[in-house]
Amino acid sequence: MSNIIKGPSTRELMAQMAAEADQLSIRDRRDFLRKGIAAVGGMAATTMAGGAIAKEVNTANLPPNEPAWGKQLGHGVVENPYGHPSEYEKHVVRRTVPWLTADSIASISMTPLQDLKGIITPNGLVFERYHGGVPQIPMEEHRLIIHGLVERPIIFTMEDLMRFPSVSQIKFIECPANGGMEWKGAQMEALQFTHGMLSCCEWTGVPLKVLLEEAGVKPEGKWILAEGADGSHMSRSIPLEKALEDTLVVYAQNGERLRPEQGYPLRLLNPGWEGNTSIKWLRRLEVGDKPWYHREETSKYTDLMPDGRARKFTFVQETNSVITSPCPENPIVKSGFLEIEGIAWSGRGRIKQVDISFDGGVSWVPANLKGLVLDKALTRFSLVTKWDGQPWLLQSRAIDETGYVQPTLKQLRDVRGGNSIYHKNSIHTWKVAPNGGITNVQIT
Ligand SMILES: Nc1nc2c(c(=O)[nH]1)N[C@H]1C(S)=C(S)[C@@H](COP(=O)(O)O)O[C@H]1N2
Ligand SMILES: [Mo]
Repeated sequence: MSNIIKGPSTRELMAQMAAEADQLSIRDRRDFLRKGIAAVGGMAATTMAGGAIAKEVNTANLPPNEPAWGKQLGHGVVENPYGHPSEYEKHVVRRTVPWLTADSIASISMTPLQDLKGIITPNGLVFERYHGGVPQIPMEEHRLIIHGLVERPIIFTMEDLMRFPSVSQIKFIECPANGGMEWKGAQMEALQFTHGMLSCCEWTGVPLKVLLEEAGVKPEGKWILAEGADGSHMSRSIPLEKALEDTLVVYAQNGERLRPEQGYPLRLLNPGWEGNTSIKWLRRLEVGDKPWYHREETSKYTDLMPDGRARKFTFVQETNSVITSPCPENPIVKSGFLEIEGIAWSGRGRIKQVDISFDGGVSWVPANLKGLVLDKALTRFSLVTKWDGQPWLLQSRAIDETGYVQPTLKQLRDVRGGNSIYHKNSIHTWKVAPNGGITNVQIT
């Protein structure tokens, strides 16, 4: 059998979860820690093969009794007019890895993929990456400037932008650093931390092509610098071909206006490309004849190759997939019937096929694609099987419509070496223990 590398333990995460739990009520805290322990590994004590997680319940609320909530009136809605999840879902939140960034306003908080269903990420759980905190921008004072190599420089108000015919598209956004903490070995004992720099929303806005037609790009115009209005003024160079193909300027996500964290009131969306090109709080688009790479572009996302040279642009987020159940946060709690579920995505187009391996990639069985299979969106897959305590090495492998096959870790390391941070899309392995506990391992 293949070689298994085990990363260092994640004590910091345990401490972080304990601190989060301190802010909850005693009862929530019990449930949270129980989940949290599973999330941080070493969860053997909390699950038993063949038996559900033991939760304390108030038997007075169980049949044949009438539960307490049926004997009284509930609360009204208008006291709290914007809806929130049930108080029993308090553990479903974004989380950060404390040691990952030096500061909390140039940081990243990750989506709890382990708790989500379907393909849409709820707005309050969309992972968030900022380099200078979240600005609060009044809609009326926000402007988008298009200038540079154009016939007619324009300044748009939000009202102007909303008069253009809108489009709505379901697309994923992934930070190229997703999985980056795992290049040298498995170390994150939670799906939220191995893959949570990933979200998928229905975005509404205007194709950038339409706005560029208003401004009239000059023949020499080949690149666009997109700049944010936040304190970091993050900017990226984007080739004009992409802008004319499918880039959107969006003001809504999942039906409501953008959240401040996602760039309210306006952001760029480059479907399938590195999240960092989807500039939030978008204030300026300058058309130029070459990339701003050696000029004022603020962020450089290069891939350091084994020979010491760096790859300058790697725009596309390549085909990837991961099993979301079971995973460290979702151990197997009963033997017998088991639905294995996960998500797959490709910056190149639609997912065509996902295979599952139980033996660390020696043999593969096809999974079913569930629900919508959309271009550059998360795609959910599933496989119904049985588990009777077998020590599986569970993997998923996605293939997209271009025929690209998600690489093994070895294939990826052979090309990229061990110096990389970005673009780690290799096949991921969860080790299933005989008690149903799941740990993060790497197979070489
Ligand atoms: N203005 C601005 N845009 C930005 C950033 C930023 O710090 N400032 N972060 C980028 C990075 S690195 C990523 S991965 C995506 C993340 O989008 P999200 O926070 O909506 O998930 O936003 C990008 N856009
Ligand atoms: Mo990012």
